[in-house]
Amino acid sequence: MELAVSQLEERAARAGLEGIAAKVLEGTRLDAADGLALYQTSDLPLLGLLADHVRERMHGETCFYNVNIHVNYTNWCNKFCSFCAFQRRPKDEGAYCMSPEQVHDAIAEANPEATEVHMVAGVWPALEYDYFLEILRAAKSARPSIHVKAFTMVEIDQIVKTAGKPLLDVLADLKEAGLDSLTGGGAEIFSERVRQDLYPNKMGAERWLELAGEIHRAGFRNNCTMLYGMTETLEERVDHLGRLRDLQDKTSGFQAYIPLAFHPANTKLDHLPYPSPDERLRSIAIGRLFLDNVPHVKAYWVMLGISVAQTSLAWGANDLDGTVSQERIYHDAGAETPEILSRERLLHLIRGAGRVPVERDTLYKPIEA
Ligand code: V47
Repeated sequence: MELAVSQLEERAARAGLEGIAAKVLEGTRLDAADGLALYQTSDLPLLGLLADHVRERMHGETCFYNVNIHVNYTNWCNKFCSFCAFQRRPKDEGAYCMSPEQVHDAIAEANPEATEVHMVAGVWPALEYDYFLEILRAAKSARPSIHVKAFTMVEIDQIVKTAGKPLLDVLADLKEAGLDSLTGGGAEIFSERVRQDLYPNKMGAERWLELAGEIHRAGFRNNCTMLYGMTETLEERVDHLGRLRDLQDKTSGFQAYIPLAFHPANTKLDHLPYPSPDERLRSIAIGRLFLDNVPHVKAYWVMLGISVAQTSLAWGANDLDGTVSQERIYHDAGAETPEILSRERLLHLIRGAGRVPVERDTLYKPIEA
């Protein structure tokens, strides 16, 4: 349906979004002031309408989904981020580190229809370089055709230090062992102020962006994320999105943007609220509108909640991730979502949102039924 431009602009002006509706309809890039206005507007339905318009222009009625499994191979971590409920020291109760055999078995026993394994974990410098090569080989030997999407930039940074070799050599080794692409985690909020306060042991924005850029230039794809709902300001959220967009202009290596709503339970920040449904939808919509150069916006139901994830398909998201299973990071932080969704449930959710489901592989190639 064509949007009536003058009506929309009138409404946008009332909502404090002068000029933004026109830019969106023309396909003109939004600037930081526009991003902030989108975070501040009280006309949420208008925001959703604009984001859905862009989604439809880019993807029509298609909504992608994938059949995947998660393997969080260790919760040993030396970063001690305040937002994390997953991390343990090796001697803590509940600490674990999967052997390559256990990684193999977890994948061999998982859904035979899965096309992707998503492997991320904590960072523990005593884990040897060979361990990372072995878990990749184990994944591939369990299921040779599976796409191994593994490691955040934070894990890669540690693996490179452990290897004592240049990044490009490490990436070549990891690729040979089975690495197909990388994940989007570990970026958190790029604000140096928030980092110093809540995750001072983790790499800063410059290093995350530098590594992501190098990985793209080496031919790998990954995703990009923003962890929101801690103590960041709206300006800091817009700045984060701007930095992702700047890198994407240079490399085109991000496939999808995934806003990650902060889950406070069992963390040092458990006094903070879990972002409300409207804040979660707003984050999806602003991602779609601001990141004009990132092809896909992913609704990760584990953190959005299932009903908000389904609703977000009309707020700019065009991808519902995934069947998942065995996820620990959010579930340790109190996520009340199930451990797994069946393909049938994903199809039902997508069709219920009025979209046409298309199964994809990790690189967004449709999978023929
Ligand atoms: O880096 C950790 C975040 C990320 C909490 O690339 C938390 O396709 C909220 O990156 N509350 C890991 N968030 C997950 C991730 C991801 C998820 C789905 C798909 C993809 C992809 C990547 O989760 C971490 C951190 O930013 N996180 N703890 C928490 N309590």
